[in-house]
Amino acid sequence: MKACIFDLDGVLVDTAKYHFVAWKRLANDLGVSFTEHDNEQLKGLSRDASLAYILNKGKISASASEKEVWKEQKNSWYLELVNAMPEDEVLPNCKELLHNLKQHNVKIGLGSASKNAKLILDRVNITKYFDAIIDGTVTSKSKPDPEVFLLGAQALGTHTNECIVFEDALSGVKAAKTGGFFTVGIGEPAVLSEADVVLPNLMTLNYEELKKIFTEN
Ligand code: B16
Ligand code: MG
Repeated sequence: MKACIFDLDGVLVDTAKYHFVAWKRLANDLGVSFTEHDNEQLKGLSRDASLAYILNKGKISASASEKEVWKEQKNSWYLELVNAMPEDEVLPNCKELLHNLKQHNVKIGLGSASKNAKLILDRVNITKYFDAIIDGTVTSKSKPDPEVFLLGAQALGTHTNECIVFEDALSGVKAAKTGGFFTVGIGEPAVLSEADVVLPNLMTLNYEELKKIFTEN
């Protein structure tokens, strides 16, 4: 176990609730209903793919410029919420785990679809732990394509089989498994059944515990 690559939204910070509020506001403005179930489908997807899901649900066809305006609008509502987010919204044991992995010379990467990833890492003051940041500004393919995690492993100088990926989204778990990574799902076992191990959150984890999980599974 030489490296760990973390998804951001839903693994390190609970920003999924802000994506939900902002997408729901946009969807409702467009006359489309938007439920928690819909939000679950959008987890890990890019902004483009998320808007496409909503337009498809509402059977709305739109021009490229209309789509740009709607994505901008959603993002500005989302950023209003993120900018008001207190630093302690980082999820429990996240900082402790990152610190502990660093002490054991485990390389740490971010593998997120978000174009806002750097801003969010800064907001909760965890940027300093990351040796590589691969986010929506550098990827060209959306999860479940493994690109984001493969670029992460490459940037960290590790092979995929020495690297653990942490993911809360089904699309992200699929991406990590397709890339050949040992995958820890964060969330519900019923939703993330393709992961090697599923935990409810990061709370029980430290370097020793992770090494045990990695070698025993
Ligand atoms: P943005 P992750 C993903 O982040 C979110 O799960 C997903 O809901 C969002 O649509 C996507 O980022 C794009 O985010 O609009 O901020 O660029 O889970 O891959 O860290
Ligand atoms: Mg996520």
